[in-house]
Amino acid sequence: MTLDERARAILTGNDRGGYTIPTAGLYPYQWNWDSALAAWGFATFDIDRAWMELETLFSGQWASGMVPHILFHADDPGYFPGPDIWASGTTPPSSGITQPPVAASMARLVLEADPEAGRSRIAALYPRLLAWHRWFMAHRLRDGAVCVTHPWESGRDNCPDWDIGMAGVDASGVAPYTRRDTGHVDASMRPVKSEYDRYVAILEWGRGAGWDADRIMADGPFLMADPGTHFLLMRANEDLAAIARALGEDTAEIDAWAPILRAGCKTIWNSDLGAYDACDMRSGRFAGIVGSGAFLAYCAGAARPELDAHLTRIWDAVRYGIPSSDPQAAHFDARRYWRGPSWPFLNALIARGFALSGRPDWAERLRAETADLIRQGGFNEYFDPTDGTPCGGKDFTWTAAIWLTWAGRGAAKGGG
Ligand code: 2M8
Repeated sequence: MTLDERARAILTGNDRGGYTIPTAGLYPYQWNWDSALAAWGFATFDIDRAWMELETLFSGQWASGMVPHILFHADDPGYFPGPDIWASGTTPPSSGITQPPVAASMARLVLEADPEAGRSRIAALYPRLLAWHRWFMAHRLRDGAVCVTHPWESGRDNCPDWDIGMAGVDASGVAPYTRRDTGHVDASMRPVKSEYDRYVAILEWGRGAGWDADRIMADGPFLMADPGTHFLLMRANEDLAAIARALGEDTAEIDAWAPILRAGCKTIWNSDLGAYDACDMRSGRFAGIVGSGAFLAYCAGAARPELDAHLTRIWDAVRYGIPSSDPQAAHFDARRYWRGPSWPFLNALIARGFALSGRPDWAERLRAETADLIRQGGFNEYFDPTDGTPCGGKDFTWTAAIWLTWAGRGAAKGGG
């Protein structure tokens, strides 16, 4: 089998009928940004299935406009915390938090893959995408910066960026629970118990608040401005505006968001560090971490020379970019999930930023390194950036998707 064939087999193998799971066992439900990436992958060989993936994701949209980070279409005891713990009271059952808004960006790419086939599908999806972005602007902004109310909302769950906010979370009253993740992959690659206790404590608080987004923002145990989600929303707003123009819709509302978020970049600029940095909005303190979320600034036209300097320093310190945290910092852990590893799908998003901001050389370097990781190690969830060891779950949907759309499509060509 060629790598293209294997990638397609992973997408179809993870298909549960209208939605794809990230990987069997470890993640048995529909995850938000995983699905958006899956749609982009499907668009390379089955455009109808690509649209269906996004449509199924938005079938779980809340009346508020929020799109949950997990949709529990069918119960599976192999994952914790499941639908009974979240208790969303919605159909389908879901989590009560969101994830980075990449769906509009992926919908734009799916549309461009076949504009004719996509015309009616995007017309139906557009109001839902708009409602989700409107929800972000109304319920997740502080001082113009996009915030996360749970580390899981960032998608970069246990990255060191959140340590400062997590330190203030009291997990002493957490109900007893059993983790399921460490039954699927080695515990040394996963978040530690003290982090999980806090994940559950923040969840329990939100559930107790009836998942009221504004109450959680005002009083919840965790609130941090996240450079990653901030820049992805800026990017996605531009992609949503492009979709709107293609549909002949008025873009005034979306255009008005751009200066707000551009001004918000100041909130997440740590001038001592010379980098975009997560900020604990409860204490007003920066995390002091140059994480991979900062490098999504290139997607948003928010790059700065100091950031270029950090990028090249960090990238040159590993064999395979882009590490999820700074390899020269004490917290770096090459194989523990988001505390160091390179993630192919995030590389695809970062490289799109490089290409859009006039750095095709960086985009090609990152593509080639990502392609090498997959050729050598397979379609894993993530990789050790120092030696390329494949880590986490196997046969991963978004790794397969970005092979088909990006990593396997470059100068070196990657069909085989
Ligand atoms: C990881 O997160 C989930 C919780 O949402 C988990 O560890 O249980 C993250 O890598 C997240 O970004 C991703 O969407 C999810 C599924 O791949 O797994």
